[in-house]
Amino acid sequence: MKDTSEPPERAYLVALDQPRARFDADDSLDELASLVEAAGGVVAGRAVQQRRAPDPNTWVGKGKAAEIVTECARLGAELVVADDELAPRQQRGLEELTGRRVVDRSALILDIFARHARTKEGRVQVELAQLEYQLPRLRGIWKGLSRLGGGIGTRGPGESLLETDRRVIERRLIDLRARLAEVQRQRERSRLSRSRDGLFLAALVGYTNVGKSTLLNALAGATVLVADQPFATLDPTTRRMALPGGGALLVSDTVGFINKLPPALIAAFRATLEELNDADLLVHVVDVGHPNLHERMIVVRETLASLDLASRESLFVFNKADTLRGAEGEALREALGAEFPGAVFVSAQTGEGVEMLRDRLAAIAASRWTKVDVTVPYNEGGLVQRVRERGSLRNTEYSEAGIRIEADVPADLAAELTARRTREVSSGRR
Ligand SMILES: Nc1nc2c(ncn2[C@@H]2O[C@H](COP(=O)(O)OP(=O)(O)O)[C@@H](O)[C@H]2O)c(=O)[nH]1
Ligand SMILES: [Mg+2]
Repeated sequence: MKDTSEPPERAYLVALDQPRARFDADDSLDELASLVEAAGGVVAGRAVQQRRAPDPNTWVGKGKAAEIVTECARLGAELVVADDELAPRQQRGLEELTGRRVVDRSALILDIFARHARTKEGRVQVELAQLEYQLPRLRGIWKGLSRLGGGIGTRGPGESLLETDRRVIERRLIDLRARLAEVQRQRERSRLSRSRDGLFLAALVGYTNVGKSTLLNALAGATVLVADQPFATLDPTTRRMALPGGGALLVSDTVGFINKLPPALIAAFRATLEELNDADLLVHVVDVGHPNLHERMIVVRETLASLDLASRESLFVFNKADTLRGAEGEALREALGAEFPGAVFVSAQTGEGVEMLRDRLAAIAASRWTKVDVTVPYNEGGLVQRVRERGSLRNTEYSEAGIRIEADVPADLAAELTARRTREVSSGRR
């Protein structure tokens, strides 16, 4: 969409209501409306067409297209937004029928990503996704023109211009892929140095706008951008969360998921999302107040599965518990508690339950740690500090034999502690 300095574009939203659709068409249009607003547009009106399948050439039927034209004229809408990713020829067909620019859900999501990309890696990924999305559409126009024009005079310049565009895009794609690979190599290095730290990593995942960034801020005192709009945060952020008994774990926040996430985007963001591969635990954050919470949970589960993360250990966190009010809210809380045993209810905004979530994360991390009870020489006193930083120190005892450390620590630190202990004394005690 256009720049915010220009008057906002007025959009007319259209969804198909197809059998076996995951979301109710109206709910999906609500979501599309929030996407249009996040892209700086204004919703002028909306329509749903019930269809068994989309028209291969025009997506909606001819009758519906005529109705869209009338409504757009009445409401002053210059733009039609389709709630699905359209095939290039469907987009072209619908543009011809309505005489208006047609934008599909994927282009809209890509547009929002483009607005929010901040880091070098984010920008490269978004541009890559946009070009991947545009390339077949460009080719589509080109084929269309040569079919329509076909003759002398029309084919030459049009074709060569588009051919040049296509070649420019292809060259740019190669360049972007190379740059992305370089940025990712750099990140791989910092990732390795972090994993050397051996800290437990919990990754917040979930649908967009459920409060992941707010929760990271609440858990780790971070200052990640929070906004009531989809895809405010794109770049992965990892923060250290101090634990009550000493020690710390890492919590990370990254891009959220949404229904019908464009395939080009998933492909381009695969590397960012692969950060999730490093996670010891996926914290699936759910907006408990959302009417489609179950459908959204399925979208998240399927997206995780497409990233080969379906079997990763996860913890359900029902956020925005402050919105659960009255008997109805209580009933929902109970039903969800029964459906997802072990789930934690929190409000990242009011802080309700955040302490409990922190304890739960600490307990899960500690269950992965190794129990140690070793006595180390006094000149290895720095180890106590390392245990405090990275694990959970249960007890220390200072005697002439050395410093006795009872703690739960990550495996590598356990190995180090065992290697440095004063063997004679510790074995003598047993
Ligand atoms: N009522 C309520 N709103 C919340 C809560 N947590 C986050 N929000 C709001 O939900 C919106 C999205 O939050 P954000 O953290 O950006 O979500 P993200 O897209 O998942 O990172 C913002 O307007 C937040 O203020 C909560 O516990 N209760
Ligand atoms: Mg966020």
